[in-house]
Amino acid sequence: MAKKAFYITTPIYYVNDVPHIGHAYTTIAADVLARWHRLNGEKVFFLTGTDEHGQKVEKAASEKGIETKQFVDMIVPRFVESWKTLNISFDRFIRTTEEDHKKGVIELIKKCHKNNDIYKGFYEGNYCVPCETFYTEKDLVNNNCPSCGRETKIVKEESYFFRLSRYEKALLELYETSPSFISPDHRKQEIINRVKEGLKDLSITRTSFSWGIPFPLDEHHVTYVWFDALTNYLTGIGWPSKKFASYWPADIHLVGKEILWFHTVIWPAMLMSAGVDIPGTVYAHGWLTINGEKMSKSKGNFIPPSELIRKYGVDGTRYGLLRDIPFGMDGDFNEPQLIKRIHGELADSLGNLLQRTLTMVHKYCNGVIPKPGIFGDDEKRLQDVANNLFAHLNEHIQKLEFHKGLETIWSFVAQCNKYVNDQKPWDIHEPKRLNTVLYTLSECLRLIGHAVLPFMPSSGEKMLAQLGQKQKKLPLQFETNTSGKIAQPEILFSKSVVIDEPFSAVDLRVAIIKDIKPHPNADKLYVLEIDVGEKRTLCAGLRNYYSADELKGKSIVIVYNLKPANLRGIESQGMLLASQKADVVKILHPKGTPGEPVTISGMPRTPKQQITIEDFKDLKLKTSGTKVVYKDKPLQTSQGEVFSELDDAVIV
Ligand code: ME8
Repeated sequence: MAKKAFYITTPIYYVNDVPHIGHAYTTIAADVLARWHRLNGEKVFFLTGTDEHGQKVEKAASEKGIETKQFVDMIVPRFVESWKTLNISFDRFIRTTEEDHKKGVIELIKKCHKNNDIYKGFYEGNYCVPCETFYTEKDLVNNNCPSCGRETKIVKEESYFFRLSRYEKALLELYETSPSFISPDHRKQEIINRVKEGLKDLSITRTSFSWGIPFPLDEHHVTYVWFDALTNYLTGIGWPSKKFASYWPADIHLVGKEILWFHTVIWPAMLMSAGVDIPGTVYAHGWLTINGEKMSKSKGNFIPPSELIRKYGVDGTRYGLLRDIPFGMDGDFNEPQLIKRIHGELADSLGNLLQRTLTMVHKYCNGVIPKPGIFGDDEKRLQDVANNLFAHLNEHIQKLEFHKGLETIWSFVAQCNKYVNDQKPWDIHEPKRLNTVLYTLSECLRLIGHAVLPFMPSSGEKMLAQLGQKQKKLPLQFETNTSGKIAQPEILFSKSVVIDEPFSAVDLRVAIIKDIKPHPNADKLYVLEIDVGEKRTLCAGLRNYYSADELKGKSIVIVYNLKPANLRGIESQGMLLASQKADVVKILHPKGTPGEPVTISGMPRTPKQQITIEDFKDLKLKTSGTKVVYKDKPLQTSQGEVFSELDDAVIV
């Protein structure tokens, strides 16, 4: 039988808000593993996606005043976009609102029911709404949720239960016979102890809200979001159809440590009940913290991936997130340290090594990798290291010690740099010797280019392209007959990593004025109810220039990520843009759907979470003819340029 594909998953993320670098952290790590296995010549299936049901998501939508399905449809693209930008090589992005997924969940429930593992009862417990989790009295910390620290409430409702208690023994046996099922090791004992204390049956339906998969045994209930979400690992590869067998059991579920219980207790019990094989490993990594606190959506202390990408590029971000913190442990996000690494290790160390080598091959060898002469001791030493590089890397990556993997590569880079400094090729007059040195460097760089591919795919690809080399699969060795014509050297990692383009940080969007009233406490202001893909309230100083009727129903451009401001008792969530010339003020006219971004062609769009009014003013947007321009470049939507009635006006 053909070898099963290496199947790797990330958690599916809740869509109650947009992604942050905590989500990126898991997803990048999974991508490194997926790419490593592909480099190794294996077939790989990499699944990620979104967890869209449950009270938390329903609540987030209702807070925004949007219908839940419309809300999730708006948030999901933010995850897909982030992962595409970060070069995440997922094979499938699953959404739990997909019909096939729903069918799969219903099928799984039926199987568990057939196995006599589901019954009806009452549930009473301490429920944490943001975490969608019931806790026992014992779990609570200072009477609050042990995960997010918020208050829990006592909830009692009719519920169907899954007979988790029945699987206590089988689970303990699983941990015993599959020692790497719970990884890393230091997390295992806690789970085992908790299971040994006894397992309670799990409430798997809710009646207090409706946003979920209807429970197949009783239409008044919806399926508990975790029973629904965990099943994605099966439905994402086509279960219950037979094709899932080419991937299942999963090799590794990568998760954050806070959801290890769900994945190593509830999930295997569900699978045992349904008669499905158990995955190989559940690996729980530590938390990225900010000043020691977990970064999370519910705490609002989060950094969106776009903010790092804007400053450090995609590969700088991928590198920075994995370079310092041991993956299994918590670690504080330390930006000064990150900058040091990006400058020192990427630009100075690797970038420079490549640059110097390529420049010398151009200068001394007409841009063609030379044939080597006789290798001396220095070369042999370097070759030894080169020939062990991938074995060492493999050891670290198998243990998910990404920081050690990167350390291994960069220690080799340092040895190559030392070799250049020791050999001083620019002083070598004997051509054969010069060829040997430059060949050695080119060949080491070819190996380094491959080694960085899983971590920084686009830099690895650029390195290999510049060296005139094709991407190969492992095993890779120091070869003595590599040939190739190299390209003009190009800077691989720039030190001025912060792209100094303030427009990228601003989030401009199309909105429609749905309703408009005079501000009760300010003569010049209107209060607008707008649709910007969600409902928002804005204050705008247009009363001297437009009647309410003239504005109602009009499309406008707003600054979407402006820090909300209280204007005489009403919170303005963003700012309407208008053009002003002397004492004439006119709104702008964008074509497009509500919520659609207003962009500039060729300029990256990496909005900050929030900007200030000063940030906006610094852009000095103005009009030129009928266009609205930033540095002479027109603002546009998917349907054309934004139109202005005033020429040579400023945007306010
Ligand atoms: O738990 N540091 O979704 P979620 C590191 N939908 N990783 C972090 C992190 C941080 N500060 N914050 C989040 C859910 N993560 C469920 C999962 S799976 C069947 C259902 C990452 O949106 C980490 O992987 O709360 C964590 O487990 C996951 O995001 C939680 O994402």
